[in-house]
Amino acid sequence: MTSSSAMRTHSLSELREACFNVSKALKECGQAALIHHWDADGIFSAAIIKKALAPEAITAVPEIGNFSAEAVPKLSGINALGIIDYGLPKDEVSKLMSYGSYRRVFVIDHHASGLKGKHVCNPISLGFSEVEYPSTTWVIKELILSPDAGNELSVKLMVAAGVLGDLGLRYVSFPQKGFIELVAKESGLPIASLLEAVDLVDSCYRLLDPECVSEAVNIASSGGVEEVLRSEFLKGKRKHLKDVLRKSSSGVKEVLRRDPYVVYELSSDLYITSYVGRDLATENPGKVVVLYHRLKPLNKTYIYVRSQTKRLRECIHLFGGEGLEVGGKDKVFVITSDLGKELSINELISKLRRCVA
Ligand SMILES: [Mn+2]
Repeated sequence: MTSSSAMRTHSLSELREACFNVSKALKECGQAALIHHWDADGIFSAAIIKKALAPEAITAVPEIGNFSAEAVPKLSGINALGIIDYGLPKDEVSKLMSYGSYRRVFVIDHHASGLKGKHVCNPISLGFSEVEYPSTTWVIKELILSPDAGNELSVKLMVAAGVLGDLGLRYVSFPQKGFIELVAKESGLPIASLLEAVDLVDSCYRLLDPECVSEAVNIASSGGVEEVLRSEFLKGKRKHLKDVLRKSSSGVKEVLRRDPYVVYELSSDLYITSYVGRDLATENPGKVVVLYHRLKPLNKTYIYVRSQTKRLRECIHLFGGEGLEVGGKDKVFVITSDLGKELSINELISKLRRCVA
């Protein structure tokens, strides 16, 4: 893991100030809309904010699989728009602001979006490391919540679930491991149950089901991780997902191996790109795993790149600078294109050679 201080470009006080501005905006604006990522970290982040800071806020999900201003639902009568864990690229956020009617747009995130500003609470954009801030729930705990709110067990459980959502079993080598174990012990819920809660809420986006994502936020904000684990609604969704996965012809095929790159193709009409990609990276330690997923229901191609050992952050700048839609973190990023307009494997690898560290 890379040391954080080596790449830090801004001070902790600058970070704290931006996050303080965001928490102030959240408390003061009354009716805010929270647009959040559709995955477990995004769901639990929105739920924590609703529960602990802004109970009147409404939540909404961008069009699943799409990271752009157009994917954000148009909402009227909203004072403030919060963008939570969504990894929206800088230019898209400016576009969103220019749409106009929001008095305030604020961001809480931990994706390398390049966006900075008075109301952008994103440690990664300011050069802090993913090791310190591996999830948006962790950003909220460390930088948004009051110590009192952050100490409530139900909030801590959701913080832990967000970290586990983004890290999976990699959590054991992160400094948040101790916190997660302590919360598990304190609540009497084993870590396996926290991982199950993640799996339940993640079923929603894998099924491309936005209503399910919104319902998951409602369940979590009202009854926390325990209520997620009890939810027959979410268990039904997960069962449906497993049934479809079993029946569908979804398959992973290795198409190229050119050290350190291993390229796979996934054929599935479910949004399981990261689910499959993360497993492939675990199976290939020391490599850079590339997964092409042409997802016909969304008319998009996702090129998912993950490595356990190599640093990929430079690639986000490189691909972004070439006008490609790209988002990610230190060890993972995704390039999104319209179906059929994606980079070829050779084009991709020649670019990766310039940015993989
Ligand atoms: Mn996240």
